[in-house]
Amino acid sequence: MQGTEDHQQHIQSNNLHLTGFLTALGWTNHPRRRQVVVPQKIGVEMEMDSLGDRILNGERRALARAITLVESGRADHRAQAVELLTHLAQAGRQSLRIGLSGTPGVGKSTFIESFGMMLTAQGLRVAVLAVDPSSARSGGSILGDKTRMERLSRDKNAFIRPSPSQNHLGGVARRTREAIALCEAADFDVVLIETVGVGQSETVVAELSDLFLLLLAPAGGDELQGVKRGIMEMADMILVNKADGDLKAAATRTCADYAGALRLLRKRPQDPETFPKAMTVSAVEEHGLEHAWEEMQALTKWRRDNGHWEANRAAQARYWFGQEVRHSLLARLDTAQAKAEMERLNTEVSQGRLSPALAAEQMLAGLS
Ligand SMILES: Nc1nc2c(ncn2[C@@H]2O[C@H](COP(=O)(O)OP(=O)(O)O)[C@@H](O)[C@H]2O)c(=O)[nH]1
Ligand SMILES: [Mg+2]
Repeated sequence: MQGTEDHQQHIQSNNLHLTGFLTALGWTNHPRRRQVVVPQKIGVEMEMDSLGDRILNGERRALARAITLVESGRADHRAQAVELLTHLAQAGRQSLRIGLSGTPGVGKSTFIESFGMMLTAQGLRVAVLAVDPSSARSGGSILGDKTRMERLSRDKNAFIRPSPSQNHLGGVARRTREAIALCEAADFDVVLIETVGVGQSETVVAELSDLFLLLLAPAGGDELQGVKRGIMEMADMILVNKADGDLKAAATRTCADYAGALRLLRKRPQDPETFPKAMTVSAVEEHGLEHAWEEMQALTKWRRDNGHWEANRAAQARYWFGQEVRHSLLARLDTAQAKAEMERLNTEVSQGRLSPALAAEQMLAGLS
């Protein structure tokens, strides 16, 4: 019951910090540590309940098990996962979800470790998840190089989870959304979601987070590193990393360039005057991290005070609802029965006995 002890200690030693943090972010009546009444049930349901209780107690082992459950492709596991998530949602806990993107080598892992260590030193509990489109192809993972987060992975107030290997980005992202919900139920204050910047994955991570950070490296020349406009438009903050040693001057220049580029973008309703903004950090020398955190908190507070936080989460819920519907519809096409029917209608269509539109209508009618 190591996790429970850790968590109790965390509560005792860090209550003040947490209260301050949550108040600063505008959380009022935060349902943290609310007693959750668990009805007695039998069999599998009881097992789920005890897993649920252990998660609510902040046990990292139970959290890891639950994430494995939501990542499973088995139908019975899916049913258990849905039940567990429904049960845990009643606790109503929220964390600050921070999405972080950037090309390989820019320093995401190093940043997450330094930033995560800074947060845990303040008494916060930090979870790290990954959405990794490359793992969808290769089975590899950006957090596979966990050695890079050696310090953070030893921290009892941190939880690190590599990217699940699924066969497509959408699948990874849907499960990551559920993993975030599990981390929140396990009372993590901040959930960091890392992704490699390769196009579509940023969009997905932005749909999973309250704040979206873009990590960039100092540019050698005068180019804006080919960051796509669409990605820039999603960023709440641009962090130019490696602002240390020989790279410091280049980082400062790059940061000024991006600050200028951000000012040219259309103003977004969810931003106060000074956002989105660019700043320099050094993940290795741990410079600028506190400042970046202050800015993140300021932005979060403003958004909460002005209704944008809730509106964003509501919009995300609608987005994922749509995704779930699309995914489920496609899954219905994937059964043996549906494939056989497709095959039959294909023959009809190719022999001109049915128009494609009529065949599609018949196919869909048969699905419901
Ligand atoms: N000089 C300097 N190097 C850094 C900094 N952050 C990361 N690096 C180095 O950049 C390389 C890639 O870092 P990593 O965190 O693995 O990048 P990722 O692929 O984005 O996760 C490593 O060799 C790091 O040591 C930094 O703040 N300053
Ligand atoms: Mg990395």
